Amino acid sequence: MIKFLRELPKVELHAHLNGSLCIDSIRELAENVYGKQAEEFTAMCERFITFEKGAKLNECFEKFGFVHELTSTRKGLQYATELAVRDFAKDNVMYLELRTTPKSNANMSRRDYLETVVESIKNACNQYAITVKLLPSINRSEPVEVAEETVALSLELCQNDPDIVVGIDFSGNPSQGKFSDFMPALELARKHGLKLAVHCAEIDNPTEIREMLKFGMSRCGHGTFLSSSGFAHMKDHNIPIECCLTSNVKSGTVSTVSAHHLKELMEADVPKVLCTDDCGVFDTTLSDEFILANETFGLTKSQCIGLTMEAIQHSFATPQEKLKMKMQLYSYTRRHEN
Ligand code: 6MZ
Repeated sequence: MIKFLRELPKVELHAHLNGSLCIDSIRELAENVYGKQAEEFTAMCERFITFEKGAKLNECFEKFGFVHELTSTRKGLQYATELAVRDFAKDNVMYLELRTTPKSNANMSRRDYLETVVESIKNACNQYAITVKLLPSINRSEPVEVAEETVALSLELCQNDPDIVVGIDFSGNPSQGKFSDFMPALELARKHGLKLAVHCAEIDNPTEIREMLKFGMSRCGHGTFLSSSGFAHMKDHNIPIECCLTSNVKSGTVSTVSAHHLKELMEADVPKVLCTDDCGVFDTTLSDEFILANETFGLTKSQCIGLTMEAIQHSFATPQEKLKMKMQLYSYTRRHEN
């Protein structure tokens, strides 16, 4: 089963770029771009992936600063993007949607940031057997003006690279910022054809959850605190919930893997996809998440194939790309029928 899941051609729909670098890749980036010795990094890396029992979601957001420093130059960002794509490809991910928050600093504007990521995705796709899309992220703890700039840049980049820039992610610390303030920017993006992947119900905030469901989205990140009627809403509107088992448990929004809402979603046949969120920070891979689902909930091979099929359906890929993925999945499963 483990071999079957590791080699299964997979689809990753919820991955934050700066959270997706595994420790070895962080070391490689630090050494090759900044000339830092691996030893200097050992303690920092340990802290990066260590979560105390009972950790809180708020603490997670402090972890990203460590990688953000390494991706604060064009060269660092380019290298990091290529490494992240390489790592997903190594895990037999055939299709990846990466999200990242454009940042401006002395080295780069937000435009430079996004252009660098797009170029690096193109380079990486030439090297590895993987299709990659980009969802620029709106960080809800930043001002609305930044969100407006991100949407404007995304619409522009989407004109040049419609096969790469396909949507907008709404993320960041859910205890900061008000969703309703960002609705006009998100609406503009949607009106111009960008899909919306919204972190929704990652914490228990019934008013905001109601606002988000009413506003609508193409995919829902986490959905941890949705009620049964919230799940029914997702089913009625065919909105998949992006389930991130290890992330939710390590960040303390779900108590144990066996208590994860994936079980209820499976039983109620609500659309769902299995994702990593931040496979670097949470020290996991998409294969590990499938293995965990198999070990915890007894997911069979055919259920894992079914989940991958759902991920293909709910991806922001073109119909041709979806067909290609289905054929790849089909030919893999035919070879492993016995
Ligand atoms: C909400 C999250 C997140 O954008 O710098 N991010 N937002 N919930 C989560 N659950 C744990 N994990 C990551 O990647 C890191 C950024 O993604 C968002 C946060 O804004 C974080 O700073 P990028 O590539």
